[in-house]
Amino acid sequence: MKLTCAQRTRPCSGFTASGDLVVVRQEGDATMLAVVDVLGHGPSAAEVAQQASACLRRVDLEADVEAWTYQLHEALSRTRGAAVGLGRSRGSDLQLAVVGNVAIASCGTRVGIVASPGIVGRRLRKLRTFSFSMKTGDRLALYSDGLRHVDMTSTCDLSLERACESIMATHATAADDASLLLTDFHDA
Ligand SMILES: [Mn+2]
Repeated sequence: MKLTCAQRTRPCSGFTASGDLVVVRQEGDATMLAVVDVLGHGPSAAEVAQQASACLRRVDLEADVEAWTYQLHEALSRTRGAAVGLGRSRGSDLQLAVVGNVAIASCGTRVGIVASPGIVGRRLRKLRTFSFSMKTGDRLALYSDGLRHVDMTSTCDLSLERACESIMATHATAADDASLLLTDFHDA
């Protein structure tokens, strides 16, 4: 399966730095899809987001979302912590785990998950992971709680970039950092 991504991150009103972060890594047939929402906002949250980015960029893409989450938990252990949504795509398999207020929506295959309670870096007990078999034409959204009441149905027929733009314009609140990662799944 081939993946195409579009992403937007926009800082909370009044700030230029964001505590929200999107990471996409692709190597061979494995892809990491990540949205990190560091607690709070502004420059101090942005600094923690950089630590999260550094961690996610060095973890082994051959590992799974559980391993990635625990490595991030360790890397952020001296910080305020973050809500995190992590996905790993390989072939048609998509594995997902969310800790805290990162949400997921989809067009096509229904991707419903239950977020694990906790804050990555602070407290994390049992992590729940979920697996899905994705099909050509599916679209997945991972987004922080700076976006509210996201409804994908009106944007499923738009191009990936236009959908990303439209969802941000319609659903991002000024009161928090906002980040959105949209992924389209196609035949390889
Ligand atoms: Mn937030």
